[in-house]
Amino acid sequence: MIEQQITNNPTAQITQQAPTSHKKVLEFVEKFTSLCEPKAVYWCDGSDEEYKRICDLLVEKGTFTKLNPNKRPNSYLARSNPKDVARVEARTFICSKREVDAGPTNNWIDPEEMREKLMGLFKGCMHGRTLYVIPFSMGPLGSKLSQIGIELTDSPYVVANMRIMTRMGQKVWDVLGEDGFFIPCCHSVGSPLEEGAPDSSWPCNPENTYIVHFPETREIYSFGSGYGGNALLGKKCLALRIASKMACDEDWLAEHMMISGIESPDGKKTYIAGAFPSACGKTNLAMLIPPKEMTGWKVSTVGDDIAWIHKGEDGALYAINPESGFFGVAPGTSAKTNKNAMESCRANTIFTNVALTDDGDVWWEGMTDEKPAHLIDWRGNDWTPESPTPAAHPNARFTAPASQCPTIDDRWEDPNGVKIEAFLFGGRMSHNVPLVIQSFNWAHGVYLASVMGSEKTAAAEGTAGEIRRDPFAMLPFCGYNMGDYFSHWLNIGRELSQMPLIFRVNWFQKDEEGHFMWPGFGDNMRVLKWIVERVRHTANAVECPLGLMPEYEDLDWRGLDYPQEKFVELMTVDKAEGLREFESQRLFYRPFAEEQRLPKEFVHELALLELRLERSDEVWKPRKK
Ligand code: SAT
Ligand code: MN
Repeated sequence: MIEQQITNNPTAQITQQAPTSHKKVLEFVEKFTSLCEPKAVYWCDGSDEEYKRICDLLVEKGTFTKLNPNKRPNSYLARSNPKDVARVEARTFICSKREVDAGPTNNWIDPEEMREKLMGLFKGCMHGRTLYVIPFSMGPLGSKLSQIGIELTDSPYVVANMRIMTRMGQKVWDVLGEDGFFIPCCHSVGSPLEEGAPDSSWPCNPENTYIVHFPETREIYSFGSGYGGNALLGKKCLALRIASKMACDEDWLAEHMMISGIESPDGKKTYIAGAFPSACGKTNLAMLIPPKEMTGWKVSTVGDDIAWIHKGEDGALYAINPESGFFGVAPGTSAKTNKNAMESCRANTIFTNVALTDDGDVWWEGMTDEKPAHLIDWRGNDWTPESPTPAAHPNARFTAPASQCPTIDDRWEDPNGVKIEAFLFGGRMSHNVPLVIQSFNWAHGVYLASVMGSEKTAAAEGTAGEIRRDPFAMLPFCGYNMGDYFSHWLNIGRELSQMPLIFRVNWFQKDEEGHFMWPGFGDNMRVLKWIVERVRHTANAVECPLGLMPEYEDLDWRGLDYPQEKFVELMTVDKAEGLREFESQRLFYRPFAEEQRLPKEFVHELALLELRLERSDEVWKPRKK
């Protein structure tokens, strides 16, 4: 047992057991050991053997339930505290020196004030617990596009998840050397365990949660939550919030994007990257299975959530997936909606907050048409189909190795990345946003991405139909002023000699009865094919007031009986609605304009949009042949 191997002198363990002589690392670990006062320090080596011991420890603590090895080999179920089930945006802070550098879309607190607050919170917060030192690489080990982080945590659940989500362990020390750069990440569940007191199977401190970023000094502190992006600090905290700021300073891009390869029947492959807010099917798109009638077309998966994108010497953009696992939403995932995701979590997976079947496997809403007669729900209670509450929490997750995805791209770990030739931006809009439009040019594309958003659902966030703007799907993840982020995207475009094309897509339009008009899922391949053909200059497009779009004949309809009238409806642009949307975009830009951070290009794009709409028909439709 890991906890028994450790002696009772944490400070001595730091130097005696340290697998590195990197001075800053040792100082960092020493500083937090004396602040947090853990009973022991453990340096993770990332081995299989260590993973097994950590999982055994979690089973012993009651955090993990081992699943039936015949059904789900080497897999575990964790149930969290019901108060600790998702990221908490209201408790997420960007502590730049100046408030204006966090911008109007982030929570800001003065860094000095926050440091004092954190010192108070972390003081003695690991009593009775082990401090684990997790060295991890975001991106392939040793790639010049990768970054190294070191997470200190008192949660063995975090250690087990980081082992899947990142390249973790001994090899990171070799890459880091004596003085390599790393991003310090401090995490505590914020629940000290005093002598003799009973532990909880999911310790946390929901009343006192802080997810804190110091973008200028590249530091991350997280207190009080053990769940997902709050605790696995390599993901949203490092790979997006801190990395977005680094990318702005160093001339690259850190984006909330899936990456996939689209192969045509002639064997040619085109890589695309796509940003979608949550609940828009980003993972499904990354793992899409084309309709069988579209013979020879294939999709391969590079990443499902994050893309780090750099300029190559050839003036094109190259992307890596900094992660090595999927932290996917379980509910709604099935052999029908995403067979590849189901295959990815067939073994070696950690499930969190899903339901347990009587034969020791997992279940969640949407996994099968028929509900099992009896389950243990995510709270640990008996459940039957008559139960009024869901069996799995809506934000239940699987943590699965990306290498287990049947469609994983053969270059997914290429240290130089894959060349991105198109960007997709999508939201969830029931009306007035066409199935697909291509931007006129780079600046117009950046503008389209800046105003993207999803409709609010009545239950969750207030007035149904209202748009929650989520620029680039980065609203909760941009570690600096969003206005500066827009300018950064515009600047990157100026320096490229091979420009990716930019598209806005919307799979979610509804008819008068509220039914989805577009089948989505695998049929999105029809749109992807047109996009790839636009990249290769082999497909036609027509101009509408919003951008360029395909006509009916430009999409491949093999295997789908989709009437032309319905397609025309999907692509219609209503002038009055367009002008209303234009006004709403102007309002959305106002806070950036007030801070003098709204790019001049956007003022120009809005003016052009207004002009195009004013000169357009009342109802613009692609021509019907
Ligand atoms: O919990 S995560 O931040 O990793 C996933 C999400 O909420 O987007
Ligand atoms: Mn995400």
